Amino acid sequence: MQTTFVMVKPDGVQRGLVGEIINRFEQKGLRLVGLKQLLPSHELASRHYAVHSERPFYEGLLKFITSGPVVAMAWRGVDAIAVARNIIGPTDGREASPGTIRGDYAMDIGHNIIHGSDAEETAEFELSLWFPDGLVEWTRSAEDWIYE
Ligand code: IDP
Ligand code: MG
Repeated sequence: MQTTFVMVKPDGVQRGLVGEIINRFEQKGLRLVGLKQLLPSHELASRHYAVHSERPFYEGLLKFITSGPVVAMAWRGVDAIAVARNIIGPTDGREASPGTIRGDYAMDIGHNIIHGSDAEETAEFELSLWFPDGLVEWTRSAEDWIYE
């Protein structure tokens, strides 16, 4: 089992896609173990995207992420990090395949609706950053049917 950090960005919230996005992860079979809406501070956003601090789009990215509320989520399942990235699709919405969230809803590389952790260490770092009080431990009874 892995746990991954997923965030609906301000454009996804403003466009009314929160329910649709949760639905996709839930129906796939992942288990929701953390969920909250918040207006990210500049400090939180800059720590989250610190890896991109030297990139030319960094300041614009921070401005975008702090421009309105986001919905932070933690999803758990077998290979959850890669499974979530596949549901999300590649960074550039115009290149993302239909069927992925970005492929279905995004037309830009910056305004691309959603974030998902890209590796185990990143997931661990991002989950501790956005959910410092921990996650919700529960068992989803449907997992007896989701996994063999
Ligand atoms: P990812 O979200 O698919 O992992 P990253 O390369 O980690 O993509 O970039 C983080 C975020 O920074 C992207 O989701 C996107 O919002 C933004 N971003 C990445 N590249 C560009 C760019 O060239 N112009 C503007 N924004 C960008
Ligand atoms: Mg990334």
